[in-house]
Amino acid sequence: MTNPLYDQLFGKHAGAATPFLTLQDGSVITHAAFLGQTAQIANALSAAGLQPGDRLAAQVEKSAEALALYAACVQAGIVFLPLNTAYTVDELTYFIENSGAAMVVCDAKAESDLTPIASRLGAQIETLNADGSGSLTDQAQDLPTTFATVPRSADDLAAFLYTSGTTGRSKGAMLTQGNLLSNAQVLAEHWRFTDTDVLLHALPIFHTHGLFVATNITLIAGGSMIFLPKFDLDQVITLLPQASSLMGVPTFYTRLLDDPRFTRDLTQHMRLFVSGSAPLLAETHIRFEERTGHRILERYGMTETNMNTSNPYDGDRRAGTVGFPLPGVELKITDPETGQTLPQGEVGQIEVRGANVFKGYWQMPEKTAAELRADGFFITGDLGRIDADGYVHIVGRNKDLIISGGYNIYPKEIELILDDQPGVLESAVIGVPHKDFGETVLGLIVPEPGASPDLDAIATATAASLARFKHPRKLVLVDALPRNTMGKVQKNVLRDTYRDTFAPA
Ligand code: MLC
Ligand code: AMP
Repeated sequence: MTNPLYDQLFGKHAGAATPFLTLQDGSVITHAAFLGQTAQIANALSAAGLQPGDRLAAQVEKSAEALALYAACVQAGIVFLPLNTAYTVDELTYFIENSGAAMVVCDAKAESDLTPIASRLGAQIETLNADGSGSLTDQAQDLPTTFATVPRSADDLAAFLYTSGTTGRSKGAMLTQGNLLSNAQVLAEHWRFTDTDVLLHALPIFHTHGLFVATNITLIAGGSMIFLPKFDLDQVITLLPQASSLMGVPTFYTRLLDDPRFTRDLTQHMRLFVSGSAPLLAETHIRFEERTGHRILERYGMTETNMNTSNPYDGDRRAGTVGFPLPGVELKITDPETGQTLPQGEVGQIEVRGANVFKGYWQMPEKTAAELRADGFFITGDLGRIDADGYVHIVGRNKDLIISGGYNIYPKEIELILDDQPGVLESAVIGVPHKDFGETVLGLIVPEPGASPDLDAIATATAASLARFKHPRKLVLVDALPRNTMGKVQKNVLRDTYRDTFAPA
């Protein structure tokens, strides 16, 4: 028996002295050195008693060691659960408890806050800091640089990624080895990645885009990455000449276009720019081509499904579309009420099926059944249509979701907190256009009769429990919320009313 994900992404590079990661200080880590450290960490996890199938929750800064922790989990058959570094202790507590994590790996700065929570929930705790130091790497450093890879099948779990829900409760999307591997294979081929590619990696590695799309594709093709801790405009512009490809959320591209140093000369040598995770405005696509001569390749995916569609590598990359279903992915547009497939050209909900689609939500059979049909089609919650040439257009969302700079924010989670504040009768949280982040969060608050809620105190209370990127950029007092005849808050009316709150920025 084998471990398909480990074998295809990592194991096949064993002994290769070719570069895998170039860090911001210019140092280079070869595939062989990376795999040696991976094995050491896998040995440390095993020595700590972790078993195949156990969950490991990691809230760590982006580093080569953090990536080796992911690889070590794959090699040891441990389910990797990466967490946004912006999450607060309240948010983390839920993830650790819900996943039943056997180990929490965090930055030393968070250790004192998380230790009591981990011990209450029966999880071990280890540290891993941005510079690669910490108790985990201390334990690993004297251990063997080889590890007996744990056999796995394509159906075994490789990762949990938590995604918020419309009820405000996050759900652990269970991704199998086969989900990740099939998508990496398809995308590497579709986007023509080879061992000569150098990907400028500036995305976080706790989400699908940075961890699975960017990293897995590079690994499967045997290429290398310039591995930046985060998107830093100056660093990206400085390092672009050494890269062949860049993957980013639309904010990357609007920030680059706002900088006069980002020129045709700077990008002449580039092979590929990919955008996804949020809508790329057609205007950005056009400005990008005018400036650089390159057409950004836009694709569409999500946590539960990995990548579903892509514009063509050869052929027309059309602005405002997300291209065609990827090989092996079936996509249909259905009536949200009946689930029936709609005639070509009509707008409906997007459903997808394929080896890329996840196994379900961890310990939430009802939520799984509500979104993943028995025949394997997943109801994405996105609204779209397929045009006469077969290109998929995303025209909206059938789910109450805000996407800010590529991060998903579920209004319900914020509304539950706002509603609890003194003097607040009810609230509505909406996404409004924002020049840098695409959308940003606006909170509307209806006071209790005669009350005058303290907006600063409310903002402070929100900050205590929610990650920074979820905080409303502005809170507004209103007399009442618009409702339809069924009593449902009409968020589309609110979005229209407040659409110019932050524009033009
Ligand atoms: C940071 N902040 C954000 C934010 N990112 N606020 C809202 N939305 C965001 N996305 C906060 C910071 O905490 C800071 O708070 C302030 O906003 C300004 O920070 P900044 O320095 O300008 O932000 P920066 O660190 O540069 O980050 C912006 C960014 C980053 C766009 C580079 O958010 C990013 O890398 N986004 C990528 C997200 C991603 O990978 N998504 C993929 C999901 S997978 P303060 O306190 O200073 O005001 C997926 C599936 C698929 O969706 O299809 O791919
Ligand atoms: P996440 O749950 O973080 O994986 O986010 C997935 C959601 O991001 C999808 O359901 C879409 O709403 C959105 N998304 C991803 N890629 C695109 C894209 N290219 N255009 C528009 N929306 C996108």
